[in-house]
Amino acid sequence: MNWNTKFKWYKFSVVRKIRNLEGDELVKVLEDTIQDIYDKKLDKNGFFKLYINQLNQFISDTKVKPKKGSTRQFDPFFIPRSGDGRIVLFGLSNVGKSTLMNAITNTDVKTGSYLHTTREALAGTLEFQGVKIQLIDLPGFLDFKEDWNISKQIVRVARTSDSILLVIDLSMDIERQYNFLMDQLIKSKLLETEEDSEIYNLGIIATKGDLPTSKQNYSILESQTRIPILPISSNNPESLDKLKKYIYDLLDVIRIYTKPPRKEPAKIPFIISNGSTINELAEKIHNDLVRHFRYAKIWGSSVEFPGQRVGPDHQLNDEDIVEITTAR
Ligand SMILES: Nc1nc2c(ncn2[C@@H]2O[C@H](COP(=O)(O)OP(=O)(O)OP(=O)(O)O)[C@@H](O)[C@H]2O)c(=O)[nH]1
Ligand SMILES: [Mg+2]
Repeated sequence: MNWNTKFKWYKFSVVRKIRNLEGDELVKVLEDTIQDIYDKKLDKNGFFKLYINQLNQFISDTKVKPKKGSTRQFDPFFIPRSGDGRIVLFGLSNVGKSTLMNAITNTDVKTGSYLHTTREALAGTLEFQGVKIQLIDLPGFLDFKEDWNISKQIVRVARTSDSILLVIDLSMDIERQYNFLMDQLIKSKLLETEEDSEIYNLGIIATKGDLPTSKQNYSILESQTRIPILPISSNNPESLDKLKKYIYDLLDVIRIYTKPPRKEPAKIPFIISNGSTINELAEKIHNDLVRHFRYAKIWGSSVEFPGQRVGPDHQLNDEDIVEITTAR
């Protein structure tokens, strides 16, 4: 592997590691990453020099300095994680983020035809196919301004999410919206280039499909991006059903049912990333399972016949049933 490719993959692996972290946890992983680069002598050809600087900058941005005299401040953008995955709505103000959030989650967020209706981060849960998805509604970027205080917060929340949903208004200038949002992601180091969107699970929802210019604008958007786009209209219930499925697919998870020997499988599945192995499932259940692992038996589409024995590196498929046998 040449240095360029090595560097790219190293950065991808870091993105995957940090994308759900905040605060002290994030700082710790970033510091460990810098140490790892030095330990492996990756910086010796100069490829990693700039990256180390970026990581250091990221660390100082993340460390929140409490103001003199005050203890911990209330943070209107902090939302505890819940459910099986987190997706954030990322778009300009007034594009219909809160409207779509209300339509598909259990929340009732204020919407309005003026700018900046939403002023803090708000969470709602969307349940689909047995998976609980935490959807986060944020204020929109105002008038394509990026130096505005909240932009920083929006990006901070986006960084803690498993997937980012770009919300683009089909009744407004499409090219400008798309380029602005991609620019924000690249500038904030959430993405390196547009091609990274596959690594970061980016999706696009195009809103206000009912308005007159939407068809033409949709074609413009299609020509701008390789990310799959879902057009919706808040007053069309069918498009909202498609939206739920789109969000579920974007999260890219699989449902695994575990079972003890000679017993029925559990009713509630474990939700893990698509592509996970038995070992990654075992880590999620209990460390003892990893330590004393002997073999697993699988029923489902990842094996040739029901009850087939597999090792820890076996890759699971959606709805597999798994029985793990340990050495004791
Ligand atoms: N015609 C039409 N109007 C919509 C649609 N979705 C949202 N709107 C309207 O667009 C306006 C803005 O909607 P919001 O959901 O408040 O927008 P937002 O993106 O949350 O805005 P901020 O909170 O300011 O960032 C409201 O007047 C909505 O009724 C849609 O599909 N079609
Ligand atoms: Mg809103």
